[in-house]
Amino acid sequence: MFAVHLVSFFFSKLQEDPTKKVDRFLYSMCLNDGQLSDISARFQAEMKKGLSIESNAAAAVKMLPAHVRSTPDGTEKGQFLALDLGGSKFKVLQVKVREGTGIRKGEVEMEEQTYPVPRELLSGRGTELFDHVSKCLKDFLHEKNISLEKKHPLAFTFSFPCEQSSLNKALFLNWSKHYRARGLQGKDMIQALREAIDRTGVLALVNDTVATMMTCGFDDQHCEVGLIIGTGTNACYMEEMRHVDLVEGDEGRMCVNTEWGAFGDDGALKDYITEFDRDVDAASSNPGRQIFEKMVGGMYLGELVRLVVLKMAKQGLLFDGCVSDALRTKGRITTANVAAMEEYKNGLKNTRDILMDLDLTPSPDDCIAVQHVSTIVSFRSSNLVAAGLAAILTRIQQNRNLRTLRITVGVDGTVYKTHPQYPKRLHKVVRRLVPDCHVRFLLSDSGSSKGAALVAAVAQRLASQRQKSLSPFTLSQGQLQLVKARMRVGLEAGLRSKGPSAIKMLPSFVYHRPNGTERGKYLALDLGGTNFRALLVHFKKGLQQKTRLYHKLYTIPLEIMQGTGEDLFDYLAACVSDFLDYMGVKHAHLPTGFTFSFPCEQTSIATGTLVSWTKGFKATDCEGHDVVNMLQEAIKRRNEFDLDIAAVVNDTVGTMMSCAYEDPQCEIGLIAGTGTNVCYMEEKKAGDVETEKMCINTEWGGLGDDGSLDDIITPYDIEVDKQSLNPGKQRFEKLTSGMYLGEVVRQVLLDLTRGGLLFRGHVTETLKTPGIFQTKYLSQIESDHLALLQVRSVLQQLGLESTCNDSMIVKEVCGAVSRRAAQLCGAGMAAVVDKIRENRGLDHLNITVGVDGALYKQHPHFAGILHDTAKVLAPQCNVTFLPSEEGSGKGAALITAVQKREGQNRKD
Ligand code: 0WK
Ligand code: 0WK
Ligand code: BGC
Ligand code: BGC
Repeated sequence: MFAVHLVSFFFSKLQEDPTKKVDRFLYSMCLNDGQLSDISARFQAEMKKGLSIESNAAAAVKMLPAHVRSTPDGTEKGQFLALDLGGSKFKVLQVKVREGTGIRKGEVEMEEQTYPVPRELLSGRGTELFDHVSKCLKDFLHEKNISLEKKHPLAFTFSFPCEQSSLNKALFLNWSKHYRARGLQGKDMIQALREAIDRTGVLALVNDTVATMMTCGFDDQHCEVGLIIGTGTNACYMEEMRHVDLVEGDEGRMCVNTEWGAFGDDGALKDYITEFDRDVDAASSNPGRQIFEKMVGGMYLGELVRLVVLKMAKQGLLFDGCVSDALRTKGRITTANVAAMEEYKNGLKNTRDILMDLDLTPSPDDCIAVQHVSTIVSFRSSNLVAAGLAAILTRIQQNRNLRTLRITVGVDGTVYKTHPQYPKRLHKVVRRLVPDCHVRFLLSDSGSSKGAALVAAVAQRLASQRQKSLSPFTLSQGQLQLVKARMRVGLEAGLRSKGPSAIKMLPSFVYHRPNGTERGKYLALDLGGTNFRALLVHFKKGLQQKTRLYHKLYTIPLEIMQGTGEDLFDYLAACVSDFLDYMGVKHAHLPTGFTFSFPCEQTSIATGTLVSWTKGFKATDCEGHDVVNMLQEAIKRRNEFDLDIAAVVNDTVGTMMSCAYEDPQCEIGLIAGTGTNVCYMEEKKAGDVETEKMCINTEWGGLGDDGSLDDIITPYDIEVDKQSLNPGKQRFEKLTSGMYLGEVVRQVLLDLTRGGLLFRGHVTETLKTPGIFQTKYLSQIESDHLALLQVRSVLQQLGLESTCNDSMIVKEVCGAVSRRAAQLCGAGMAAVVDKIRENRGLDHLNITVGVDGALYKQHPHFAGILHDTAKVLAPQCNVTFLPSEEGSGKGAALITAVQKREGQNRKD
């Protein structure tokens, strides 16, 4: 008897451990650390390819910027609805995030409901899938008694690759896992959802890895990696902005959704792909794609085990070569089965039950062998994830130049959660592959929607603060109509009133526009908003309107602008003297036209009493005085030449004349520069001057001085007015012109910075400096082809260190302020052209506006918005805008020439 036992013992010893044959059969799936390090290195290379703008398009691993720039900082708060679509379960949730105080994190309350996604919708039309999502959302609101009417901000976890240009713009790239709905590729998923749920409040779309990182980041600030090992697999992490080529800016960090499921789609893993992987891929609905995911993800592990067991059975290595139909059937071994087979205690029993369920009669060794197949397949999965994770951790460590890295990985997914051995195996291999990284794995206990809500909370805070500051600048059609009506009332009142009125409507004593017969040489002096120009204009015979024009520009120092009147005019006289010398016409006694860009009351063409300074001028002893006289006095004081100033005109009038020389239909002059103003040809009954038409300098900059614009004036405008040289005056000008737009922007930036929304809440001396933000910067910052980086360099020039987010906000503020300015000028112009049309009893008016001013000429969008607004508000007028080439100086010379011609005619 003893001998028999001895033989059977040796026989059994001789009989091979069933796992050995599996090891041999699946040696290609057993990856050693060397191979894992190699895979990790390959993945690092793929990450670089995906991040770089040169190679991203061809890269398999897309490295998609998630537009999440920080992990939770405890300031998040609010109530959100959340949708979690793409994992094994579709969930609708309500998430309440309460703000934490001090270091204590706030708490988050969640209510959730899981809803089935009918199989036919997974491969039906995309719109039907979103209609289903919408229906479930409505059911949820109903069930939880949440009002359907109230606008609930919504966070959307969408677990598929999307190319995002912001948190709320996500172009869908491709399906994976068990989703195949048609007609959504390349579409904006936020838009698709909004259309389905007919709601706008969709604040943010995030990938489930990103949401998982944020969820875990709420409890552990070291959490900067999100990992999903579920139906599919994927990882995200906080990358340095300087490496994220697809997004502007190199300051700070941004979360990148690696979409590592596609690792190997370009053949990078070909020497690790086994025949079983190829079979799984071939039988999948997206062959050639998501290669890494098909080696790792829960949707495929069971299938891999089935195919291995099937082949071993066919080769007689299992079940004595018996093969059941069930074993031949795709999907009959699930990943849950794989997990069950590997359970500590009941693993073998479960294996037996599962094989029995497949109509097989497994021997104990068969069970051990099949269990071992599951082990090898799921072990390879965790090993591959470890290799991928090691690549990410190494990259973060190198990015931050750290010898050791302490970091937390937020994890979710059924495989990681339900497979008994998976987490331990993964942690162990990761720590072996990256020994200098102290990695904590944090299981996301409440799914990804908490994280999605946190992202939405940040987006909401950013948006609401921004909205709070910017919405006052957004004028509705109705408001613009009102401004047009008030401008009209102001124009009429100014014409009627003898006394002071907000819109002064100053007669210019210019009756005729040029008719091309003007001849001779003229001197023109042009005191504008920022410069003084002296021009020599020569209207010659021969080809129509052959004009020679020479000019010299003189900047006016601030101390002259705001010094004494005598100094100012002495300075002008000195410039004239210099110009006359420069042109060699000192003693030519040329008839002179003087463009004076400030409100002057005129009693004739050659006199003009300054009513009040505007823009940056405040020279003393000038208001109430005749500006022609003051200039003549100054010239007399020089006692070296004299001038025959035949006309003094406003720059709007000069501009109108200069453009009328090109286009006889030009009867309006518009300046949108340092200041703003308009003139136009008014009918005879204007005031008591007997003639057919006279040009009226409206001085529309004063609209609102009587409070008629108080309902659109914002606190920022009030601050700018308070700090201006003429508080309470020129209210319309302070909303629309170059002298002030920069200041309005600065006030908004100050407010946003104080609100912690900008420049990290750091209010620098620079930002507090009036006039630091010149309007030319608006034009630069708003130019379409100026990348955010260049916006940053403009801000840098101003001594404002900014992040990319800051640049975006600054660009948005500039846009809102200049847009309002252009719209208001458009509304004002609509009032003027409609008045002229009605003056003439016309149903339709064709008219040209001569325009000048740096804001109109140099700002990238101002002119276009002004045109569009005027068009919409004065539909019966076809208005052509003609930018003036030579400025109003030429216009002043023309007026002087017309003056001379008319004087001649009157004599004849
Ligand atoms: C739970 C998360 C969800 C994610 C899922 C992944 O809330 O966003 O998609 O985990 O795991 P799966 O359900 O695919 O196993
Ligand atoms: C150029 C004209 C001048 C006018 C100026 C306004 O020649 O008369 O004052 O445009 O533009 P700004 O220089 O204020 O931008
Ligand atoms: C998707 C990822 C997602 C992952 C985990 C993959 O199939 O492409 O976007 O994060 O599954 O759910
Ligand atoms: C002045 C106007 C001038 C306008 C444009 C305003 O400040 O009051 O007279 O036309 O600026 O330069």
